[in-house]
Amino acid sequence: MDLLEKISEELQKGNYQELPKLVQEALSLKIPPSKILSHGLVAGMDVVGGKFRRDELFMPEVLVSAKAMQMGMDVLRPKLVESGVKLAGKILIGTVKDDLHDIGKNLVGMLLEGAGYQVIDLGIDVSPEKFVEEVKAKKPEMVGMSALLTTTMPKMKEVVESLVESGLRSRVKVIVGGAPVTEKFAQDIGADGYAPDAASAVEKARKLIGSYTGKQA
Ligand code: B1M
Repeated sequence: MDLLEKISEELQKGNYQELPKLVQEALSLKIPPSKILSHGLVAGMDVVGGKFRRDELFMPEVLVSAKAMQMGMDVLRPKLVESGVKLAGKILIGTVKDDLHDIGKNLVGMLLEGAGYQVIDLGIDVSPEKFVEEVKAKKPEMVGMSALLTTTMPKMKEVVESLVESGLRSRVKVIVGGAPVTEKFAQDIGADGYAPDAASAVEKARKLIGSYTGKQA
C-alpha cells in the first residue's frame, strides 16, 4: 500500500495519533500537498462520509475520523497555503438565531472541511444580520444553515430574505439542514439546496459550487 492510501486508511480508522506523522512523512517525501489532501485526506473522509450515510458507521466513529482529519490538516494547511493551492471553495456555516444545537452543524463543517472546502463556522444563535455581515466580509461561495427546532426554522427564511435585501443573494448558494428541515421547506424559503445529513451536505456543495481540484490559486 502506498503512503497516500495508508493516510486514507488510517483516517478511516480514526487513528489521530498517527495521521499527523504520516502527513509529515508524505511532505518529507516531497509529495505535493494538494495530492496529500485529495488522494489521502479527502479520499479517506469520502469513504467515512459514504459509510455514515449508509449507516455503516455511527457518529462517534465519524467524529474520531474528523478529529484525525483535522490533526492531519493542521500539519498540511501551512504547506497548502505556501504552495498556493486553491481550496474547493469557502463556506460559511452557522446555527440560526435562538437555536443552540451545534452537534450536527459541527459534523457538517468537519465533513465539508474533509472534502477540501474552507469552512468558516459562525457558531450558534447566528442572527440574519450576522450572516449578511459575514457574507459581505468573507465573500463565501456558499452559506450553510442548521436548525434543530421547529420554532427556529423560520429564521432560515429571514436569512435568505436578508441576503436578497442586501443584494448578496445572487453571489452565494444557500443550503439548509437539521432534523426538522425538509426539501420542500428548503424550496419554499428559496434556498438552493437541502441536505438530510452531513455526507449529503458535501454532495450538495460539490454540485452547487464544485469540488476540490488541487489547482493553484
Ligand atoms: Co434539544 N431538542 N433542545 N438539546 N435536542 C431536540 C432537537 C428535540 C427534537 C428533542 C425532543 O423533544 N425530542 C427538540 C426539538 C423539538 C422540535 O422543535 N421539533 C429539542 C428541544 C425542544 C430543545 C429545548 C427547547 C429543550 C428545552 O430547553 N426545553 C432546548 C432548546 C435550546 C435552544 O436551542 N434554544 C434544547 C437544548 C438542547 C441541549 C442544549 C441540551 C442539547 C444541544 C447540545 C448541542 O448541540 N451542543 C440538545 C440535544 C443534544 C438534542 C437532541 C437530543 C440531539 C440533537 C443532536 O445533536 N443530534 C435532539 C433530539 C434528537 O435529535 N434525538 C434535541 C445529533 C446530530 C448529529 O444530528 O443535529 O440532526 P442533527 O444533525 C444531522 C442532520 O440533521 C444534518 O446533518 C447532521 C449529521 O448528519 N444537519 C445538516 C444538521 N445541520 C445541517 C446543516 C446542513 C446540512 C445538514 O447544511 C448546512
